[in-house]
Amino acid sequence: LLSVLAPLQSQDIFETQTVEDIPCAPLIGNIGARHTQSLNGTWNALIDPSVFSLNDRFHYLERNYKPEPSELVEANLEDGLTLRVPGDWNTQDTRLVFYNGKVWYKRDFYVKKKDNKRYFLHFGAINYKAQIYVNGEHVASHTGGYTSFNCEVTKVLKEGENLLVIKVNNALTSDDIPTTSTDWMNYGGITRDVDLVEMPAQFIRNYKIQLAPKSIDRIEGWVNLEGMPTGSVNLEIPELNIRKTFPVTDGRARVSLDAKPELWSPEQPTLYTVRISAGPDAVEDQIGFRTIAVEDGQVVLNGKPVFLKGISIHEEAIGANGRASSEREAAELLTYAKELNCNFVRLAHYTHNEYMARQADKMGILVWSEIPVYWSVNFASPAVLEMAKTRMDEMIARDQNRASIIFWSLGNETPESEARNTFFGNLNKHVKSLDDTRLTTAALIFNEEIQAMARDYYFPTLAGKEFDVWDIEINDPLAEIVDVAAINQYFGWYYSGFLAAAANLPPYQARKTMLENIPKIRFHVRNNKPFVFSEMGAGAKRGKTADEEDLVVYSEEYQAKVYQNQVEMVKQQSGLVGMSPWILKDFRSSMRLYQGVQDYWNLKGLITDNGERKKAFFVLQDFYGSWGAPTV
Ligand code: GCB
Repeated sequence: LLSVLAPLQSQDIFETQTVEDIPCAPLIGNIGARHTQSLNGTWNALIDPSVFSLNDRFHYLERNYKPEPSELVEANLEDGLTLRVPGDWNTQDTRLVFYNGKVWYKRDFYVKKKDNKRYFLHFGAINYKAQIYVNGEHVASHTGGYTSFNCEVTKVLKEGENLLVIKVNNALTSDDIPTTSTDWMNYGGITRDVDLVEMPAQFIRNYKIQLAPKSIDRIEGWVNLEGMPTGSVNLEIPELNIRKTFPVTDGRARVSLDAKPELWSPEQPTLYTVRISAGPDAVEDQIGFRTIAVEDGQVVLNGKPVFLKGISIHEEAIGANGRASSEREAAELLTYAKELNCNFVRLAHYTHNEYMARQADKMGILVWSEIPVYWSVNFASPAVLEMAKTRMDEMIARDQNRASIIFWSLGNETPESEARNTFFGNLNKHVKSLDDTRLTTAALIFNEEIQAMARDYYFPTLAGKEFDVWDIEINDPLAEIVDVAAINQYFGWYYSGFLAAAANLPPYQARKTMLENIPKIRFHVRNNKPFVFSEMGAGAKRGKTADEEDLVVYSEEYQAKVYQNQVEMVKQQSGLVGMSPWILKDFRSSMRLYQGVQDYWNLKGLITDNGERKKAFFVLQDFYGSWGAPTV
């Protein structure tokens, strides 16, 4: 085969080198309020699993290419597979269920080009790596599967029909974020909206308009302009009778004004229409104003302590449709959170689509938003740190005006090391330099502390000793770096399993002892740092029932029992400012291999993929409905 491919390569049909990356343009904020033409729909596609890449300059980059009958053709992008955009490819073709590799996408679109306008292609997200070609020209590259990006196409765009081809590759390496191992499906493809954006020759690129930190009567921020180095920016908030002009220097205006807005909160999610105009451009947003801070070991919203009654959510649509990408799907997921009496959601483990935070703004739900620094990334690599910073830049550039977002999360369950601590120190500093109106957090694991707990309490308990409390000290330096520590804990699921195995205990006895003692567990985080339980839970297959006493794992009764005991612990736990159990909905994971039970699904959901509630759903709902910890 190689002897065949070698001459082909020299004939420019295949190539083994990667094409050079072309940077994207800085993000245009608030894409939903701009002049856009949707390119969503049915696209042509071609699965390209070979290690040899089809040459990027080959004929399929041309429109309506018709080969001569005598011409040897080895690839085309039409007359075969089609894929829905937005959408993951995994749920659209059985050949792609577990696929990690390249897929080409292609579509035509029609443009009525106007003079004095600039044109951009905007992508809500493409997982993982994308090379964008317009009318045969390579216009941009992007890496990272969960954030928005855009590229300018003014010069390559033609009046009339245009051709857009995108090479997408969702193969990950140990130098990526995330790496190859994740407990979720590595859904590939153009997973969010695609739009052609028409902008005036000079325009408002992006802006941030928020309350100044800890101030309820001062609005601050900035407006970035494109093609307008000097001049002025107008800001209007009609409901507050505000109409002010700010001078522009070096393409940027600083905003600062006195105001007394009604504060945004879960109880009263007030949003104001904010209108920004400059030169020929104007943009309107719906913005809420609130403050968030840590004071005396508590999370304080608008000056009052709040207990975060949350749930974790993956970006998966209810109803077996893979990735969620629409406003309706965002609303459906968050409606379940509301039904649980939540005031908080953890959007795990990567940045969710823009509709989620916008919907949370409207519904009054506080949000934890994160980037996929998950498990062991290559912390020692400067390039990986740069990649993490870029992910943060993109997430913050898109969502910095959402009142609902209170946490930027730096990472999840990262094993401790010098390199990792330095990495997070740098990343935290970077986030703080971009945004001082929100808190930082990171979800921790604590293996050594579990071993200590087993030695000091669990095994002695099994041997007949009795304790009033089981104390666990969290020593991870990452807890000191961030504003609010977050703890993932699985007493009711994994720990009794591996401790039992380590001590050669029968599973029933090991599990029963752990489960019964959950209410006695007390966490202590150094320096009175507030913390949340960012994960806790157990798996259950909906419909699998058992006698509660039998501790049958994967039964709904067992999952409910874990939640009951966890809730008892939560009630006694000082320093705890909230929780987001794992997880709202069962989700696909190629790591879950228990056939007949899991079948590639993580079953820790409180609801099934189709939205049916399991018993534990009602345990959490009752707790949140009645828990009297300080709320706003
Ligand atoms: C965790 C991970 C999460 C997994 C979960 C589980 O600690 O953070 O991504 O899905 O546990 O179910 O094991």
